[in-house]
Amino acid sequence: AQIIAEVSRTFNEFLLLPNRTRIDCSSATVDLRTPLVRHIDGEASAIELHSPFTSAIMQAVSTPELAIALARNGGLSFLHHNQPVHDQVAAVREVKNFKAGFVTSDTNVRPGDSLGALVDIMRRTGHSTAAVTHDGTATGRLLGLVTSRDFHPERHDLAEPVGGRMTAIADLPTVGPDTTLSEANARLWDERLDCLPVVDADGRLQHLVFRSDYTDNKRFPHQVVDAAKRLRVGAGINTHDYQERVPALVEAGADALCFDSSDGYSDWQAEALTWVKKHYPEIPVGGGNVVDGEAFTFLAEAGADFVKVGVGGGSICITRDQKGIGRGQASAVLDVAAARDAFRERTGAYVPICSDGGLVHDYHVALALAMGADFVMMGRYFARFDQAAGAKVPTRDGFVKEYWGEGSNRARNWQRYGQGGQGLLFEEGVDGYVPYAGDLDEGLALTVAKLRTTMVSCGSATLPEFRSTARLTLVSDQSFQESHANVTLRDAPATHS
Ligand code: MZP
Repeated sequence: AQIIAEVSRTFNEFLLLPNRTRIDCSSATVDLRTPLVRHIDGEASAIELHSPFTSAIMQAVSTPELAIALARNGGLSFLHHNQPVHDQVAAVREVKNFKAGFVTSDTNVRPGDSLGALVDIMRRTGHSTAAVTHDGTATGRLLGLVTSRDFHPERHDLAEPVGGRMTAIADLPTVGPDTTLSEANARLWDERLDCLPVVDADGRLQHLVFRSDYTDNKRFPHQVVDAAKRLRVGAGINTHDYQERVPALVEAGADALCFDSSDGYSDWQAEALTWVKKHYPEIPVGGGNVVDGEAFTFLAEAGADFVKVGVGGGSICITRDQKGIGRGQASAVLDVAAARDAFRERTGAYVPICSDGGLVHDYHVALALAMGADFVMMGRYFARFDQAAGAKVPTRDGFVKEYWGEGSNRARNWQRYGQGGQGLLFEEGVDGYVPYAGDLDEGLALTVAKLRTTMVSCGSATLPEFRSTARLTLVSDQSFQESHANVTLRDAPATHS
């Protein structure tokens, strides 16, 4: 056997050194855009994420509801494939049919209308936001907005702000029709708003612009909210039924596909990638998972549009215990990032990489991106939110959410964990709980804020700059101890763990 000289390292073994903080670089101006798919080096990727977060291809994680919430925050979900094709297609359609828009005459509500009626209207029309007008008509005076996030199970009417969160239009900051999207985007993020009213010179409301409306730097008049704008969504696929699943997902409008395998360095995956690229050249398709440069190059040459990195590091994963296979996630990302850069030098094609699994603290996201990942994929992180599939279970101290691995008996995902074509012979994942963390919008906003301020400390205004200028240091056991608080805590700070 060949022994690789380098030790297999995890994120906990590294810290970032601060670089010079620049006057022109603040957390409001940090640009988190990142390419999702293969493109010619120096040109734009056909799909760019506004924020480098994707949710795991897992039953416990990526529901249509979570996909909608994540897409509205600039990230992307991959809906799982461990379900019949027609069910996955229905999930894709649910996201694509979602309208984050201004409601029209027949969908408005008035104070005092029942919550049940409002929910019915939203379900029927596919809207996430309803306008509350004083008489329930489109021409009535606009009192406020109610989003689907505002529903509070104990309140049954809209006479009072629902759950205390109905937004009065008059309280929202407004922008004029000449505001650029990037200016408005910065305001939305800074002020943590869902939408901005656009008013004309006389202060008359023209329309509302939502976070999900940003596509480029055009001016608002080109970005009308009643337009057929649809959120992006990805879908997982496997090397068994792809010839049936891929056509159905493409037809349903999936924006990107990803082969989901615990070991992507395989002839099966190369063969399946070749088939998809031949029959559906327009749909981007990712490959993985891999942990070294050789495997990355194999998939990139087979046509993968992005490659996922990570074996055995997932929070629910016991592959290393069961099969002795895997690699510390930091070493894997560093090695694959070097291979991606070499592939770009050799071919002129940039194939993005995704650090998948094992991100336990918010700062691990920054480390993964600094080490070369173009975006990250997380399961445990998203499983904690309301929008994820797992049941919310009360405990003595609060709530937890169910979270189970795709290699667990509960998931029975034999397509991902092919064990010699004989189904799932032994478990490679566990079934457990994660701390409940509330609404995705609020949790993700906090993680994004930490990422932005870390990048500012490292003097980086963009992710490519962060990758190329970040300086990392290995930590000793002693310095790891020193990193933590050394007092008795009243309250543990939230770090996403
Ligand atoms: P984490 O974010 O929970 O640490 O890891 C999520 C990742 O673990 C998934 O995206 C997937 O690659 C991997 N995974 C999913 N199920 C299992 C398992 O049952 C697993 N072993 O390792």
